[in-house]
Amino acid sequence: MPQAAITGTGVFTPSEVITNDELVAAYNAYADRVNAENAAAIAEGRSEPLPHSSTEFIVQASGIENRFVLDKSGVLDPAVMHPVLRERSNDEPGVMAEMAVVAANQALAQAGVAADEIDAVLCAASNHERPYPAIAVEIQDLLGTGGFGFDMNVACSSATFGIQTAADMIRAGSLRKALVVSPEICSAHLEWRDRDCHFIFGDVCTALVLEREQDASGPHFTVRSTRLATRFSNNIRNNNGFLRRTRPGHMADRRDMLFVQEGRKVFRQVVPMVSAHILQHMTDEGITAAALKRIWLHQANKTMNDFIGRKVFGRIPEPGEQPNILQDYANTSSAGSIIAFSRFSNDLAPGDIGLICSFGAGYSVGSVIVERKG
Ligand code: CO8
Repeated sequence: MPQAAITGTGVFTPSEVITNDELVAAYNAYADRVNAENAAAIAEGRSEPLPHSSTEFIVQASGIENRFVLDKSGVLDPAVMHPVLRERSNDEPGVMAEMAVVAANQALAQAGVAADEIDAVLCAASNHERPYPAIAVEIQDLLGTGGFGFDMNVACSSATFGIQTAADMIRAGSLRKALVVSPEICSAHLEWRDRDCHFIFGDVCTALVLEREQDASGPHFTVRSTRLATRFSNNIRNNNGFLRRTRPGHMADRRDMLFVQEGRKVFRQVVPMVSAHILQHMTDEGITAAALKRIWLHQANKTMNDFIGRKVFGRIPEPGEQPNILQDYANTSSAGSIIAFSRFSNDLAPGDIGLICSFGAGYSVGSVIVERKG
């Protein structure tokens, strides 16, 4: 059976950055505005004023300092509080496909693979801009890849689930080369008017080329083993969907039509689930903590990653053993661990073992054990 290898990575990063200070100033101006509108109700005790957000809280609670977004002007306008993206005609590339093409071309160049050699495009992301035609098929068309494409969604774990899917198809012989792209426009399904979560997410797109190891033309990472798991939870949820118009009040500005989470519960439940998942995966593959050179974790929260890193290594990881990018990118859903992998893997030596791990809504967790070759 052929082995699958990751031979190229790419990251599209939007040009617009929102700092915590900018974000907090916009949110606080929005809160002041709402409080002024509700002044009478607040004075009479019929309504609670919206409290201010703070940069200190954001950094201490999450480790996030900045986030990249496709549009900052709408997000930072207290009268708008969401990104404003131009409507495109059906004859233009969609925004997700456009981001994916940039990231995919980087990954293809690194792999030394031509677009027409690709047999499949998997668009693995936590939200897709339309139900059909699949974004992956549009990306296939824009790049000129062969074979087929399909969309898949396992929220923050989409990319690792995509890696296993592509690797399995390579191992089974149904394709030779695949692209796994994760365009994440989290800014469009985040509620920027909610101080509990307004700081959490950012936009990005990652891409990976996977191919048969024997076809790799340069240094690469062999996919030694993958493991996926899910367990149903309502603690991270978005109720928007195609049934919306079938229900009374469907067009109301309802909070549950965007990202909602019980952050504390997620933290408490997901950290042990992920730590146990990784440790069991390593044990089953005969990989000790001492043999593990690096872990590239999902990028949701620094403290969460510190906990998981300590469990996996059995000690506080050395600087560089567990690289974070969330301070610059915030949580980019499924793309986070892949950005970290893309940015912090080239220095590994042949034979070095690393582990990519994503986790999030579902709950879902995916781990990928890789070995540097060449
Ligand atoms: N500024 C000041 N104070 C604040 C703010 C703020 N912005 N926000 C909350 N507070 C206050 C709260 O009101 C609370 O006050 P009090 O104690 O008086 O009630 C206090 O600060 C503490 O609040 P929390 O308990 O909420 O704070 P935490 O320390 O738990 O930190 C976190 C909140 C950072 C959200 C943390 O719980 C966390 O990171 N949890 C894990 C979350 C996680 O990993 N989620 C995964 C989601 S990603 C995913 O699955 C993908 C989904 C698909 C993508 C969606 C794209 C939009």
